[in-house]
Amino acid sequence: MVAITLIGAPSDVGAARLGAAMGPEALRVARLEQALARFGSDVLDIGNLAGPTNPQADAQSGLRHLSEAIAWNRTVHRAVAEQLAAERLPVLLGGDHQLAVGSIAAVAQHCRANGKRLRVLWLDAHADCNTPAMSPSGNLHGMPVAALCGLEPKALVAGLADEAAPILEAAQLCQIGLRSVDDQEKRMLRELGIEAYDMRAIDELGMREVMTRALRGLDTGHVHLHVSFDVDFLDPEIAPGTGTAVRGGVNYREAQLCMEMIADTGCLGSLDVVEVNPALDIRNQTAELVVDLVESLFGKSTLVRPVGDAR
Ligand code: NNH
Ligand code: MN
Ligand code: MN
Ligand code: MN
Repeated sequence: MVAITLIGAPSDVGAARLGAAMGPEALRVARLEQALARFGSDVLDIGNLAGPTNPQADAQSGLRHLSEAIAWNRTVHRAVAEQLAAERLPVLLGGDHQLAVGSIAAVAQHCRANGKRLRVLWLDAHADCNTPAMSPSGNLHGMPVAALCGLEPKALVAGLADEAAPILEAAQLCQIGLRSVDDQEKRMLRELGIEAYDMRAIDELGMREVMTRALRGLDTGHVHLHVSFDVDFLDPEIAPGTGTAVRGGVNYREAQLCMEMIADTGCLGSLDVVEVNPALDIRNQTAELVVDLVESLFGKSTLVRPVGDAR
């Protein structure tokens, strides 16, 4: 059993709409800590990190709120690194998705220092690999993958990693659930060579095959699996509480299977839960669903195997 630490990061400076800053509280109201207590040797909620509020400014050189995002990512980086150093599994409660830069930068450093191979699963309706020159919105939550892979906005990773090498190699990353990818992002995904399973792949192959492919090779040696879970991965019918909902997303059983298959690897080492926006939700159902899914991610359905289970 692992020790788990919940880290609240109430930021919406990277998002198009206000409200994701209330995400950590919504997840607490949905009793995430209590749910995880069944799977962690101990679960500690260290509360919320402090960071800048949303100035609601216009984009400057293709970017909105860059200095605020830099401040958040430095704080997140420090907090995640601290928990990994204490051999605890950090669960970052966002907050918007630009926070994954700080979180994954810390995880990548930890893996390098400990001789572990890092694999990142990016569960999202969006590819988040816009550069400021490509972005239709200037919103930083559409750019963390570009920044992590060594592209602009480079200011977002300054001081978080050794500047020479990108934090992530494209080959370490796998995206699942895509269905709203900007035209130039499609080109970028291809150029970078990022392994991606869009909704059509899930339709055609089924979630089981997609996850089998996404998780292959994890049984060979010391792998740290980081899951960056943008809740807009889920279909808005079951998860309306998010800022950029896109119809045609992952349904309840597909999402469960995805989490269950990740749990089966035994490799989960860190997690981001981002883009829960209670201001757009109905009776906190999105946070409650996320808690349900995170339980599966930590092994709820695999604790006891039913008689006749042929897996
Ligand atoms: N691709 C769009 C943009 O860059 C939307 C990104 N929104 C997200 N990403 N929620 O996960 O502005
Ligand atoms: Mn470790
Ligand atoms: Mn995202
Ligand atoms: Mn998204």
